[in-house]
Amino acid sequence: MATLRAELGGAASAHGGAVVGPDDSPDLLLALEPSARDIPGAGPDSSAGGFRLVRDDGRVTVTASSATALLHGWFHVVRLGAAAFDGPDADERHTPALGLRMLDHWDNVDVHPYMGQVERGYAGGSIFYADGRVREDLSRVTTYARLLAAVGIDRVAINNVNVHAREARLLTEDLPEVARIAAALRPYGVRTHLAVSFAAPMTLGGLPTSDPLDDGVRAWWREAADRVWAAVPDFGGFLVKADSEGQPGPFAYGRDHADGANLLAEAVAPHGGVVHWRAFVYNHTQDWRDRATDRARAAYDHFAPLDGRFADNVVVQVKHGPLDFQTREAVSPVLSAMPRTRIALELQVTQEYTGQQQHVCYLGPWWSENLSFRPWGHDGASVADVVAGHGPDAARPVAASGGGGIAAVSNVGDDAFWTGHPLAQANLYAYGRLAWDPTLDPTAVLDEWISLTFPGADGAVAPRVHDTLHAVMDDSWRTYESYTAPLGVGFMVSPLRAHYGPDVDGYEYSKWGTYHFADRDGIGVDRTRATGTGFTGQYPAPWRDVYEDLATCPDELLLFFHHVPYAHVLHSGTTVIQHVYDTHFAGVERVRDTIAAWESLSGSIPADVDARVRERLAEQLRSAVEWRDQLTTYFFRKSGVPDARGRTIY
Ligand code: GCW
Repeated sequence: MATLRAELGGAASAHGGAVVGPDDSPDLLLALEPSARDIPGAGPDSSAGGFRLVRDDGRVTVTASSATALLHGWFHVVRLGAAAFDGPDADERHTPALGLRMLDHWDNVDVHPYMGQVERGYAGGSIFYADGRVREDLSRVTTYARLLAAVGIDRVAINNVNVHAREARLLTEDLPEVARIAAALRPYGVRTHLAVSFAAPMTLGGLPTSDPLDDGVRAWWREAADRVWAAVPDFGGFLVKADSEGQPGPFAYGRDHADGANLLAEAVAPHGGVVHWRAFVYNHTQDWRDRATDRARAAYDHFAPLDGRFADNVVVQVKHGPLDFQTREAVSPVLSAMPRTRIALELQVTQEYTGQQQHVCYLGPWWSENLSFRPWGHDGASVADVVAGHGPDAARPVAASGGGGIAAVSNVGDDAFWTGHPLAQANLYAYGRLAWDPTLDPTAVLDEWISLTFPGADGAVAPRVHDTLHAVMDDSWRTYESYTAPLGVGFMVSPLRAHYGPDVDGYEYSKWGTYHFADRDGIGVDRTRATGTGFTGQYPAPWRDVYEDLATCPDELLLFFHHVPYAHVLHSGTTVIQHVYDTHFAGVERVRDTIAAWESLSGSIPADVDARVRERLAEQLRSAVEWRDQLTTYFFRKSGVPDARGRTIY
């Protein structure tokens, strides 16, 4: 196509778009038709943002009924490039599977003494705040909104769920500043949400209580919500971490999480707002001697009994795993335990436990595994179906309000490359694309990202660059898994270095409930009903039995569900101890291969990107060697079993 004539048509023309006359035939017509109700999920009052694309003899017309939806259609065409026009005639409807697609920023206004400015942030400071206040220049926030719109994300929570004193005031005296952030996000259809503290009626309002059933507290929240929507008319809602890791919550008043969430839901309902209420609730002051308490059980034990009690505008936001964003863990049983509740899946794009944006770790395959997991077995709904509002039977929607969608912790900061590691941008991209369509193949999504990010002079990615980036990234999550905590046991990360690098016993005698129980004979957490904590019983059939039985429990989750001797033979045919040795040695070799592959691209990658990636790869290798040597040495010393292949262990 030599030249592209693109026009805005339909109602958009009334707002300054070019008027397309009857004889004109632009190559691309973007038509805003508020009456186009026949496009599922495309209504202007819906956040869904679907669009229709018609290709007729090489000309493309995108129609949507809201500006945001039209924008999604436009970015779809941009993503396809020439292919959008070259294909056969078509009439397609593109509807996001999930209505709520959100990113949560764990950004503080101030720099926190232990956590820095962005909690678990690995890409510099916040794009929203600097010098203890909202940034004067928010142009980067608008660029960020464009980036999000391009991948289909349309909601952002702009502050940390651990709401400290300074950040709590975003809800009150800083509202004009929040309104500025919202204005910077709005041009790209991204709506603003705030994380709020459950104790705000006391800490900000001077009330004697935050009891959710107290009339004064209810009135305080209603007025707070009224003020927020007066300042930001398209505000999205509140996000709450309550009774979790020291955050205040309803337990202090003998109330439960439905009472707490419904209090806020009532306040935001008149404005069409949503409350995202996190299910990450567990005892973080556990005695390590107490073998009966199992942190993995906690979210289900607290929330499953509350199913049916949450207001329609409450979304219970559930971390994908029952523990905490590990490289590998089981899928949270809460996701299948609350059919009468709007459930959102929470992922972590920021790489707290997956290499902290020092290591290459493309997370698309891991998220895809979680989204496609079928809690009720082959014929039942998937996790993606559940968060789209479906029950055990995928064909039957149960939540009239359409499910809770998806949320994830952002990996973006004020770093020049946005994400610290330039290749970590692929995770942000993949998150958005999987939120739009959870059935996408993560490798195909990566392929899109590679093509869009590394275009050659003619606009197309060079085959060598394309193939090499796939070699570097496709299996990088499994590579990371191979040299870190084995077989789903989790953690083994350094508490002193903020979860970066190995420390096998770092959390073993701590209060955090994340133990591996390694001794001279074996390792793993017995979560069976027969002899362990009973966690397997939180799953419906068939998984409650698949996980319970050593004969059927998948290798990669073995130590998550069972305590076994080192000589236990895996389905793969190797013993647990030999698996630890083999995977750790192989993992380091794979990192060396990754480095060689990347270096082969010398000269084909922009110099600044190349330099940053090389610096990170060197650190990844150093760290992988450290993981390998500490893990193999630890388990050799515990077990006394030598490596069958005689490699160096210290
Ligand atoms: O994984 C843990 C993190 C905390 C975080 C918490 C949570 C915001 O280490 O930094 O706090 O999860 O998800 O609330």
